Amino acid sequence: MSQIQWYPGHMTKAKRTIQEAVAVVDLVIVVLDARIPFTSYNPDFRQILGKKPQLMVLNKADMANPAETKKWLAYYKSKGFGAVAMNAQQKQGVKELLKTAANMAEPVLAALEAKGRNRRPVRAMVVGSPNTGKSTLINALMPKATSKTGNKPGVTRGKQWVRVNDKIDLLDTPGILWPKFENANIAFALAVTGAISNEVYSSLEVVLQLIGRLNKFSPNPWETRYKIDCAEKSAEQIIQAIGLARGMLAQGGTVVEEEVAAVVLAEFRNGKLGRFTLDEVPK
Ligand SMILES: Nc1nc2c(ncn2[C@@H]2O[C@H](COP(=O)(O)OP(=O)(O)OP(=O)(O)O)[C@@H](O)[C@H]2O)c(=O)[nH]1
Ligand SMILES: [Mg+2]
Repeated sequence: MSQIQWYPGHMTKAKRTIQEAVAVVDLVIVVLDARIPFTSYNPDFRQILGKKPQLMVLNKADMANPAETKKWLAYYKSKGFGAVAMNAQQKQGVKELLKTAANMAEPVLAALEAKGRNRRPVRAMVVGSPNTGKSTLINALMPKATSKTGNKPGVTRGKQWVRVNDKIDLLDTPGILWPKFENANIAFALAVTGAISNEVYSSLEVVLQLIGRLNKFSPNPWETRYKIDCAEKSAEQIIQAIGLARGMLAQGGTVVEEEVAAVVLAEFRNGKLGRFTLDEVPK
């Protein structure tokens, strides 16, 4: 997994777009995946966004552990960022997001007014890793849906400004990753949540790691959803047991591991395995 080392050309272009737009926006809305509130923050943003106010949106909060989401919100606030939790798909958290964005932009707009200029709508750029829900979030704010969304990374390509209402304009940007992941855990977390295109990794390898990670939680989904007795079973044995339980067998009765992996991955991604936060809040 640590060998996932690539950086597609369209991300280089998107990074440049973001770099150029930083200068003209009042704040940046960073859309994170609430299941990986740290790992889904592109480390390049620290440099690209500089001192621009950042509003961390922990999106897909419906699939994360609510107590952990609270801790992550407190953590980001303690570091001086804006922070809100959201379920963009269900339009939950919209009001708080708009209110927080307005508050964060207020000093800039008030300064304009003090110079005798007219107030203008807040300008915010929406950035994040692929598939974290940036376009869905923008659509959730709009009276009518306009941004194209999709459950695979890389749906948004060009840049597009949209006027949400007379108080705020948003710039949607394509999801970007960074050229070199620091370790295999990062590649795993991005792959399992769908930020990395599934053409570049093996689902089976990702699911074997997922089993290892979720085994640490109690209850774990292998027991609750698939009714597997996990005691002293290795990840490979759990895959075998799920395949047998679900009848994912080839002729001759051998378990089709790739099929099990695809099902488990899909079920994790749509929240059927339960609500899990994979990143731990730093002490
Ligand atoms: N469960 C859940 N799913 C969400 C939420 N927000 C977005 N999604 C889903 O996540 C997938 C990706 O959403 P997009 O809005 O296309 O993501 P994006 O960040 O714009 O992706 P790129 O443009 O590819 O970078 C879609 O299937 C959405 O329906 C959420 O809050 N909860
Ligand atoms: Mg998009």
